[in-house]
Amino acid sequence: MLPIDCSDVYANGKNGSGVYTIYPRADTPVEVYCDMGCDGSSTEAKWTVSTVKPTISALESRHRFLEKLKETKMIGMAFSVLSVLCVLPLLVESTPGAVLPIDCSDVYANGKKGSGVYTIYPTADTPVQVYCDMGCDGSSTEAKWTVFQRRMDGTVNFYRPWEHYKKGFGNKNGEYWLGLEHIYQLTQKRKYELKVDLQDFDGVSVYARYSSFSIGSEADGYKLHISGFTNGGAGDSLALHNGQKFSTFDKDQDTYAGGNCAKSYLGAFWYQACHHANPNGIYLWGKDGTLFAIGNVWYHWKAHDYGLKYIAMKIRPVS
Ligand SMILES: [Ca+2]
Repeated sequence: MLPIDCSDVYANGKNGSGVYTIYPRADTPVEVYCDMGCDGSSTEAKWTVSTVKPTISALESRHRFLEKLKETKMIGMAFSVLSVLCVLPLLVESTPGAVLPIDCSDVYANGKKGSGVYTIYPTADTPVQVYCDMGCDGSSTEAKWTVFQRRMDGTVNFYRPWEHYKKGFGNKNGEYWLGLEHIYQLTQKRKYELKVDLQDFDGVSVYARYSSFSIGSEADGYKLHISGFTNGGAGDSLALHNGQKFSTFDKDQDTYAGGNCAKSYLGAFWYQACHHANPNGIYLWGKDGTLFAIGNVWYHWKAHDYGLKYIAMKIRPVS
């Protein structure tokens, strides 16, 4: 359905902050900034911001509106002045030299500063849709993150074969895996840091941060390389996985000689023998002491029997 305001935009599945088209009247599209909050939940979302920078299309409709008003001779000189005041800032802020973005830091540099789904080009010839986490406060300090993994509501099945983990799957506005080949191409090009955001079902948020993140080529098993841990309350549950190859149920590259970690723990990851973190495990909806380590768990925060509400793994270039 045509969205009347940002609550309808949210209901249509667009839960990232950004500029959207709404229809306060059925025949008139209006560009507006929708504030969907920061945590992916609905509690702080659905706000329609009433004062936004006009976009080109909004400007065009404004021009048509102005022309109509002029025709009706409702206004004179004062309106012309107002018109100039509206157009001038846009001309100053336009960025004609925008280049193809490799990642979300380029998207941000091109002037797109709201969180949402954008197209990036990890290789020059391949457009890839991705969720860019631009933070909450409009500043650059928490922006520019390229999200390559996200769990938030259990709507996507993550128990998938190698080809899916290689190429990517899921819903970029919700739960998805970007794809090992895309992650490899990105970390080939630039030096990246990694941040893992975690949230439990009580609304408590923590994170783990690594100042260096890269993965090897497919020939190298997409081997994980991380270092420079900073504790944001989550603890270091990736240390065990550093230097490990990626494994799926149909491609066992773990160090567990007695079996296949992906099959044992119903996920896909840089398993050792087997894991302290299982972000691609079953969406468990919280604690279940009768199940061991099959959930989307982060051992050093919630042990092996708590499936988290929210997990996102995201990278950005180190300046
Ligand atoms: Ca094995």
